Amino acid sequence: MIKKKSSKHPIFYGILVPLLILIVGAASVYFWQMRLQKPVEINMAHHEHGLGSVSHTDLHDHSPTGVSCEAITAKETGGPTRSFDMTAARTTLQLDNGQTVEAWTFNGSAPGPELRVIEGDRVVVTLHNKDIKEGITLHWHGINVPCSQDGVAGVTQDAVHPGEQFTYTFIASAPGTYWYHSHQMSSVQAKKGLLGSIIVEPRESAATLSPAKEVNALYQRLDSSLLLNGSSKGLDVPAQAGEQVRLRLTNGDNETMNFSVDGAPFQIIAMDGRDLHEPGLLKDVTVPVGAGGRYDLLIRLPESGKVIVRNQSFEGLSMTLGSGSMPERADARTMFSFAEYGTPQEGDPLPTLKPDRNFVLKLGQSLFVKTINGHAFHEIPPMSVKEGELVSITLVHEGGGDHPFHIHGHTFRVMSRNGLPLKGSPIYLDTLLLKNGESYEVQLKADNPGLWMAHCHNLGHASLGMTMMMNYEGISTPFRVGTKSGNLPDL
Ligand SMILES: [Cu+2]
Repeated sequence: MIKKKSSKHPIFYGILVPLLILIVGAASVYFWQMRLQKPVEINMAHHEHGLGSVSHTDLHDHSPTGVSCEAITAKETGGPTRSFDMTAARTTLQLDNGQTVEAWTFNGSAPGPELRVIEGDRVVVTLHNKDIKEGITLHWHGINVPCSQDGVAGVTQDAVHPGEQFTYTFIASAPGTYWYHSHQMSSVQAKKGLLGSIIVEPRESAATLSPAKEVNALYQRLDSSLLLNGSSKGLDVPAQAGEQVRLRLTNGDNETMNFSVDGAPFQIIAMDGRDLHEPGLLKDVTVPVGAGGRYDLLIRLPESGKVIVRNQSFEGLSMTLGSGSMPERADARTMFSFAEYGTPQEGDPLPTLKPDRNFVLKLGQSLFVKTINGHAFHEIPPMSVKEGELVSITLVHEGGGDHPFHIHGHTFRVMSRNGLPLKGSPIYLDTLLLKNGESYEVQLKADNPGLWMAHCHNLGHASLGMTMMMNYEGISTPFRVGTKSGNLPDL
């Protein structure tokens, strides 16, 4: 008897019990995450009291003083209209690395078409969904569109289902490099191919821009392949000796990309589409571009030889400019920081203004959830602001990998890094890359009333909870996030 008992014990307590605990633990984490990511029904305009349950009072609360996001549309400016049709469809793509991908495309390609418009244009894009049953949207990353045109499923519209269409209208008010992507199940749909570039050319120089001197380079991950403009191979840019080339880099992947330039000094002339003030020449630096971010480089080709722009993580996707011999590769590089790049703008009044609101957002993680101030997704209280206010947001990186933080509908100014005020050019961004341990203060003018998402643009992190709202007081939405409506913006 004693012998029998002692032989049963070690198996029971040593293997079976831990196994049981592991299974129960994993299952509860799984169900907790599913509840978090797939609430039944949430009104993102005032969700701070809802914890994933249906709130019937919310559903029937049509405050008479409130303005619906749906009613906030593009103003008539008299500018020329540029119209596009975009059809999303399931498409089997044959990549140039031999891989076959079951992609989701716009007009048959991934990335979708490059949309080029001119500053001041009224942009009208009709989105059609052929056969993507989960529904889709179009979000205009970095363009400050009116609330109803922001393309966030469950916040600014319902996802567009097969056979349906939705027309987006906005004014391309600021020139620059932008991109678009679906904001329905964003982490899934961006990787399936539902993204592309939108370039707003400046009105004055639009007629004189020569395409040979400008290169758009959109990086994306399609399924498991990293692509540059839809190709798994590098890019050869034909250019003459001494010629200047503007390179528009967009990181449409989830991970930070490090770029370097060999063969010529270069300038970073714009970040997130916004020009820098007196950007100096750079040499032997590594330029980190966070997910969702855009950097515009100006490269003057040397009198002889090539220039190589390397994507250091994926050297197969490098770009070669010009002709002749290959440049030598720098053996040491410093990491580029915008904190001391360029020069301050004269008569710049903003740094001395006192903000009306101050928020602190701590970006971290607990277990498998990516958190903001310890909470995830709809459990994070929204930042509440009023039109006209100056809003200060302090972002603190507390772990969990790079966090490129994106705020919809606004361009924010970076005031300080790790407590030290910026010394160079004013830096205006829509997506700020935070690395381990960094903190930044950013400020924005609350000048675009609406309901705006603010989230990590590692869309995998957003789907694990690192996504929240910045809501203007008095703005409501008829749309709902959750499994009932099927609107899951950041799943
Ligand atoms: Cu993140």
